[in-house]
Amino acid sequence: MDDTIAAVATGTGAPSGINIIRISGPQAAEIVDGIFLSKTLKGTFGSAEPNKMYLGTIASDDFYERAFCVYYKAPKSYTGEDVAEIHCHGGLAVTREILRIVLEKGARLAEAGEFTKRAFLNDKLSLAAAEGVADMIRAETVGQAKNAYKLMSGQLTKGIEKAEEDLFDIACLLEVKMDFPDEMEEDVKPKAKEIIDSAYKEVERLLDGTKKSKIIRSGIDIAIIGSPNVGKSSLLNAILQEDRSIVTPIAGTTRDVVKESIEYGGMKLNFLDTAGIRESADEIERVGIEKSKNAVLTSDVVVLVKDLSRETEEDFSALTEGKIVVPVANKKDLAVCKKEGVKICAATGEGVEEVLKKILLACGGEDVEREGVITDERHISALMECRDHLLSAQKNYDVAPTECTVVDIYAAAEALGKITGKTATEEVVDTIFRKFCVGK
Ligand SMILES: Nc1nc2c(ncn2[C@@H]2O[C@H](COP(=O)(O)OP(=O)(O)OP(=O)(O)O)[C@@H](O)[C@H]2O)c(=O)[nH]1
Ligand SMILES: [Mg+2]
Repeated sequence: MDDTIAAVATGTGAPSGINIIRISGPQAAEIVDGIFLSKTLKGTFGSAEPNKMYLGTIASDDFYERAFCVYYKAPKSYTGEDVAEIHCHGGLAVTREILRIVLEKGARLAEAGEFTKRAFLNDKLSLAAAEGVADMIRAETVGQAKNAYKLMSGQLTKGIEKAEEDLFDIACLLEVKMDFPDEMEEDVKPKAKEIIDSAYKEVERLLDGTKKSKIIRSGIDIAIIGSPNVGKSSLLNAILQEDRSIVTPIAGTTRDVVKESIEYGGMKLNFLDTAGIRESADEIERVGIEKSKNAVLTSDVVVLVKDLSRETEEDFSALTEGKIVVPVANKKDLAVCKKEGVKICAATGEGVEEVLKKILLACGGEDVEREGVITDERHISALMECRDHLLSAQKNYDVAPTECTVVDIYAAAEALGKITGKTATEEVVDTIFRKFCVGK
């Protein structure tokens, strides 16, 4: 990586307060030195105190801009190389012009993700951590951002890194000790068994967590169901604080499924308001009711709404069997009977927040947010591959020759290496960084 790259590191779509032009590579300081004048800077920009902002002027021909420049000296920079940043006003023309000048002075326009790719190649972060950086930038909910931080900071993968290292070390030791049967039986084989078992436990734990990864990735799908007229649409409108679904006193108002999302507690909650379920002679209503039943099937959580002003109501237990159900009793203001569930008044919004809290609690949304989960398909398939090799090692441990165990252990370590990046192919690495934005 002997060339120097540059790009706008901030959003380039619209004018903003400031923009940052990032330059990385051996010529970074020299390029800034040629265009930056600062009274506080004694000597060249390459002799500037690292990590310190210098106020000055970017000057080239008859173009001038007041800007801050900062120098991060290799290896203590994001990429591990010499890095310089120019913090200028966030206008589109000024930013474009400074980038043009920087490129004219010898830098090359960075490709998507190239700064982070260099950081990875310079061992500043693991491949999984780099993917965490991309997740952080793409995060649309606070829950996604929190999960991305856990990946980026290594919290989520520290068990993987340890297991990879332990497996690799013990495989090497087994190989070396094959010619010393006494030591092998007494010392090395029991140790190897321990390491295989503990790696298996960690991989299983992470894979178990991935069952909930959908909650982070695409949110919680919630079907609001119940008999006609109980207040399902009123509940959706109260949640959205908007007049979204049609509400009337006529039973059978909602026909099509109405889908709307909100963010609550850092999670995306995707609500489906459905047609009230009853026996109906009306063909259009019957189609709507079929859609309600389908919504139950595809949802993560069912909010079953009942009406406190009605003594009797249909039983939906067969339909909701095996589903996580949050019972809600609406029309608290007209209550004439007792019913199970969160008491609410959808017409005024009273108790609605309690319903949201119950949804999060019911599907473990808070645990997922606290502990973090592996969400990336690439990581999940590498974990599964590792689990298969560890299972094979465990199964054949006492019967197969040590050579076979060694092969399994190496294969398990290699599978984990696809996550940390130690054994990821160049093609995989390139594909991952291509998905980044330019400037990161
Ligand atoms: N008093 C009272 N009336 C309510 C409350 N919530 C809803 N309603 C009324 O109940 C009637 C039915 O409300 P909807 O929200 O349309 O009920 P729904 O369950 O969506 O009905 P369908 O779409 O026909 O299945 C409307 O007249 C609402 O104004 C409430 O908390 N208190
Ligand atoms: Mg409705």
